[in-house]
Amino acid sequence: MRFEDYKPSEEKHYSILNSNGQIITEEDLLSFSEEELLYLYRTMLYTRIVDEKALSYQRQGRMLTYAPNIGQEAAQIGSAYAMEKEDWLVPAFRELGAWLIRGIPLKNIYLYWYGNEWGSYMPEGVKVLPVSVPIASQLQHATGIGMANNIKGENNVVVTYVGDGGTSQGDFHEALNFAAVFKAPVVFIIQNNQYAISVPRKEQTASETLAQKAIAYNMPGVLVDGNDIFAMYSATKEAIDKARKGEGPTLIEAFTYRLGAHTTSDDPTKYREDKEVEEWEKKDPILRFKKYLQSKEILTEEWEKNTQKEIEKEVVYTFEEIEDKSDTSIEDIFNYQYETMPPHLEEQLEQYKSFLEGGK
Ligand SMILES: Cc1ncc(C[n+]2csc(CCOP(=O)(O)OP(=O)(O)O)c2C)c(N)n1
Repeated sequence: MRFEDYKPSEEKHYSILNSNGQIITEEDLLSFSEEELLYLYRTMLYTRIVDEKALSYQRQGRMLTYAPNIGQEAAQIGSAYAMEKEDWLVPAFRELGAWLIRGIPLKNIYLYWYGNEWGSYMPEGVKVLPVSVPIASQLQHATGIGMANNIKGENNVVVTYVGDGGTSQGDFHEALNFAAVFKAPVVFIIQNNQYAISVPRKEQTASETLAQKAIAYNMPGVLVDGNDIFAMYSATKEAIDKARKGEGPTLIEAFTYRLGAHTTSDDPTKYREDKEVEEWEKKDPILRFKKYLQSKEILTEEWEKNTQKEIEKEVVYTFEEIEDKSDTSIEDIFNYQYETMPPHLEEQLEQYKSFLEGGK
């Protein structure tokens, strides 16, 4: 793609695949092998199944709060697939597809949502920061890593994610400003899933698009169809290449939709119409990619059925492996907050112990 052809303040989306799964932009990027295409599709299915299982475990009282990714798989997987092994991924908390692409084992992911901090302990060589729940705070870390890369003369790029709601945080602006001034090699990806819990995008900001926020910092900004895996890959790849060449940061707005709830504690029927959700279900990124693969005779129903079964088996096995086999205790929460435990925490720990012993 050419960023120059897309003015960030115009609501013109960069896209390659239309909703029928047909290529609409002349692109030579589609030099993916059949094997790669099936790997990408499998990862989308994997992401969906991990979500669906987690939601069902949560409803059974076997999982803590969970933030599903349903509908956002292309935005996450397309972008993360454009990264090189040495690049850093700095996530928020709704990037399951990207985590899987970058090599985080499902075990870590389920451990994290199960409330076990060992989930955040990345395997050797996986350059991914832990989940960041304080909205937009991760962007500061991303810019910091990018600036450090420049100082150390390293050639790695940082890809970081934030939601549409996160763009209203001061951290968002500070991170973009510093990244642009210091030409930090960072690709900022806004997953605009249209809602920040119950706050719709139009009430979040008066800006026409989120991509246009790039103009203020004098960096390229582009609005991408976030349900189009090819467009997400292509735009991110170009932004990464620019960053690696020393041309500084880029802001990508991935226009997508959260088909599920914000988290398992949320009821979206309270603030949005079923009709809107139904419209977006038709634009399901997995369905769109499937249509493309079928039209090219790359995907068969049999492959899909077998793959789904295989994934389900693996997902169930992994969850059962981590369930109730916690190697941490509640005391760990007290033990590792400070080098020396302050008196108020000592007091709470004592209270907790006496609670365990049946006291008051
Ligand atoms: C600093 C901060 N303020 C408030 C919250 C509570 N909170 C959790 S998620 C969320 C909405 C985030 O919306 P968005 O950035 O659009 O991301 P999405 O959840 O839609 O992926 C809020 C306000 C928080 N985690 N951190």
